[in-house]
Amino acid sequence: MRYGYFDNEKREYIILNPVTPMSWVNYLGTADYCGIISNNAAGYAFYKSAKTGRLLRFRFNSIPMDRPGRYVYLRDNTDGDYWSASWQPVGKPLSVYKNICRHGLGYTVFESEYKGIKSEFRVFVPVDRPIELWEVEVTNTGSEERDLSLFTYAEWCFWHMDQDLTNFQYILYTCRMGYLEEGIIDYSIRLWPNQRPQGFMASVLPVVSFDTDREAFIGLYRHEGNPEAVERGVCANSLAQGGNPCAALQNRFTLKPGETKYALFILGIGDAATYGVECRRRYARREQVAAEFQKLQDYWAERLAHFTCATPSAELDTMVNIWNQYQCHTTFNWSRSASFNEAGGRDGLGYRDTNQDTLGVVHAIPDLVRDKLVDLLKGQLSFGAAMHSVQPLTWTQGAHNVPEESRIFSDDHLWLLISVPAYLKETGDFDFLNLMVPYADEGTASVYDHLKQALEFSWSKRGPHGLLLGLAADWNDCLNLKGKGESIWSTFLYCLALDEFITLASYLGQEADAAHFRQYRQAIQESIDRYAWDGKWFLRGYLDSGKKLGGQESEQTKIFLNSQTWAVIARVAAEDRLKQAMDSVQELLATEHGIIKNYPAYREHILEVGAVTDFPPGLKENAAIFCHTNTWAVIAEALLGRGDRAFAYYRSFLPAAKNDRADVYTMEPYVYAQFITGKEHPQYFGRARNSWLTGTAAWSFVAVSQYILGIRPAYDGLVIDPVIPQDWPGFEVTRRFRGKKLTIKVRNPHRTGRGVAEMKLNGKIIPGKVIPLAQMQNENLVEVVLG
Ligand code: IFM
Repeated sequence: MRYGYFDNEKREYIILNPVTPMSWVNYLGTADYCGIISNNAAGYAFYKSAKTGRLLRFRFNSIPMDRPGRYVYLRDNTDGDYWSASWQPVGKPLSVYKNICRHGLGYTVFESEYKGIKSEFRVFVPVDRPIELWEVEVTNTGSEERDLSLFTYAEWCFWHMDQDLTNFQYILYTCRMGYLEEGIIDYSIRLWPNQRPQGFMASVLPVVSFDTDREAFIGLYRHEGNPEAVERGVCANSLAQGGNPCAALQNRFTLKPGETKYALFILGIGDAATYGVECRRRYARREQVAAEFQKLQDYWAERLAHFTCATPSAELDTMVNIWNQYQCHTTFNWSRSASFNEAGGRDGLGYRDTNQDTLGVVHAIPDLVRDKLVDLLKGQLSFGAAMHSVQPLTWTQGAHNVPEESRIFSDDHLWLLISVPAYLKETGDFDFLNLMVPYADEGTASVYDHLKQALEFSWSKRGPHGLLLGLAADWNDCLNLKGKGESIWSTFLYCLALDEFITLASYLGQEADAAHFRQYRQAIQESIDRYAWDGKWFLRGYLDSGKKLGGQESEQTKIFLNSQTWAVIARVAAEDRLKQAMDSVQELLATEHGIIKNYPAYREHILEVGAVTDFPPGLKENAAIFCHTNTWAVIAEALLGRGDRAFAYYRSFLPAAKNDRADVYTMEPYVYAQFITGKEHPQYFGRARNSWLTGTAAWSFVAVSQYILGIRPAYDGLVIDPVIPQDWPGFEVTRRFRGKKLTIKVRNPHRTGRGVAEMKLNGKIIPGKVIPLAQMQNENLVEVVLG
C-alpha cells in the first residue's frame, strides 16, 4: 500500500493520504534556523541550538502522536463549522475533507478542500533568515459568498528545551507577552543569566483578534483539535503574564464565488517592534515572498547540481538526485540533535557521526566541510582520542573537555582519517594540513599532526591479541567490551585509517611518516591474520574474559555484518577469504528488507558484550537491519566486483523502493531511517524507525555514487570505476570537481557490469581508471566502455 508518490520534476514527495502510519516529516531552513514539520503540520523550531534556542514547542512521544505544530484553522462564520489547512489537528472525516501534503526541498505545502473552500498553506524558511513564512491562499469554489476566518496557532517554547520539559515551577512564571497594533505578537522572556531571546508572529492582513495565552485560546479540557476561540469565532485578546504562551492571530474576510484571498503570517526570531515590523513591511508585497521562495529553490538547485545521474533505476535516480543528497545536507547541519525521535537535548556534533556526515556533502559544499572539520579537530584531545560529542557554539579549550576514561570510544578519533582525506581528495586543499588547530584540552597542532596523534592513540590501545581495544564502544554504541575486550571492527577501521594516512604521507613526500605507520599496519595485519578469521567469516572481537565475540562457538550471535564488510573495505585479507565472508553475509544475514546486523539475535543479557544484548531481537543494534551498516555491504560487494549483488543490497533498504509497501515500512519513503526491524522480531519485520538523522544518508550516497557508479575523487583526479548490475546498458553522470564540469557517459555493451575497457576524455584515450585533473578542461565529456 502507498500513501503518496514522487514528483521529481518539482522535487516533491506528495502525500495523498494523511493517515500515514508515522509522522512523515520535512526540514525547513538552510542555516541557523531549523524548522521541522510533519505531513500533518506538527513540529517545532529552534535557532542555532536545538537545546537552548528552542522557539516552538513539541510534545515528543505523546498522544495524539503529533502535537503541537504550525496550525491554520479555517472557519465558516455563517454556520460556525471549522477545519484545519492540514488534516490534523481538527481531523475532519476524509469522506468530506480532502487534503494533500507536498514536502519539497526546504518547504511544505498543504492543500485542502472542504465545503466549497480550497486552501493552500505553504511554509518555508527563507535562505539565511531566522523566520518562517506561512502563506495561506483561500479560494471560494462554490456559488455563494462566504464569510470566513483564519486563525493561526503555534506554541512557544521556553528556549531551553530541558527546562521547558522539566522545570515548570519556574518556567511557567517567566513570559510577558505583548501585542503590537500592527498585528504582531511579541514573545520575549528574560532568562537567567539575563538572556533575552525574542520571537514574534506577524500578520500581513489586518488582525481581528489574537491570543497569546494557550489556555485562553484552547480552553479547558480541550486540545488543538477543538480550540474554544475558533469554535467561538473570536480570540480573547489574551496577554499571557506567565503560563503557556502561544501565537494565535485571526484574520476575517468574505469571498465571492471564485474569489481568492492571500494571507501571510511571519513567525521567527527577533525583536517584534523592530525586526517584526520590518519583516511585516517587507513581506506585505507578495513579490518579496515569491522572490524568497525562488531564492530557496535556487539554493537547492545549486546544492544538488554537483552530482546528478541518469540510470536505468528510477528509484535510484530519485534518491540520488534529490532526496538522498537533501538528507545529507540535513544530517550535516543538525548531526543527531533534533528530529521527531531526537528531542534535541543532546546538542552539538556527534563526533563519529559528523565526521561521516561530511562524506555526503563534501562534493557540494567543501568550504563548509572545512569549517566543520575544524570544529571536529577542536574536539580531539592532545593525546589523540576524541570527545564523543562537541559543542562548537560553546567550545572552550580546557581540562573540562577530557572525558572520563570509561567514556573514550575506540573509533571516534579514527574517523578524522576518513573525513580529512576525503576533503583533500575533493578539493586539493593541502594547505589545510598545515592549519594550526587547538586540541580540546591543551596545546595546538597542525591538522597533519592531529591525524598522526589519532593513529598513535589507537596504537597505544591494543589488547592481548594485538587488536584494538573496544573501550566504551566502537561504531556500535551498544557493544561495550570494557577491560581487555577487543574490537575487530575498530581494528579494520584502524587499518583503513593507516592506509589513508600512508597514502597521504607518501603523496606529500613525508616518507619517514609513511614508513613509521607502515610498520604499525604490518603488525596489525599479523594480528588480524592470526586472530580475526573464524573459518567462514570474521569474528567481531574478543571479550574481556578472552572469549570470542561472534563465531561458530558463540552461544548467541555468531556472525556480525560489520566485520565482514569492513574486512573488504580495509582489504585485510586475500580476495577469496573476503568473498567467503561476504557469501556468509548473503547466506545468513540478507533479507528482502535489507541485511540484518547480527545473527542470531541476542536473547539474554551478557554484561561483557554490552547494551546490544538488551534490545528485543530485531530492534536497533540487536539484529535489526541497521541501514548504516547496509551501505557498507553495498561498498564491499562493489569492491569485490559483484555489481548485481551490490545493487540488490542497495535496493533492499532504499526508501523509494518501499513506496508501494509503505504500510509495512511505515516511515518516509523519501529519506533513510536508522533501522528496519529484523526478521527475528515477532511482529514488525520490515518496519522502519528513526528517520532522517542517520549516518545512512552520507554512506548511501558514497556507496552509490563512488562504488556502484564508481566515480570517486583521488588526489590527482577522478577515478571512474563502475560496478553496476550486468543487465544495465549504461548510465550517465554529471559531476563538478575542483571547478571543472564533467559529463560522464558509461556504456556496458558486453554486459560485464564492470572493468574499464576504454576511457576517453574529450575524445582522447585515457589509460587506466583515473581522469587526471591536469588534463581536464572547464567542461569535459568522459566516455567509458565497460568490458
Ligand atoms: O554509530 C552509532 C551512531 O554514532 C549513533 N547511532 C547509532 C550508531 C550505531 O550504534
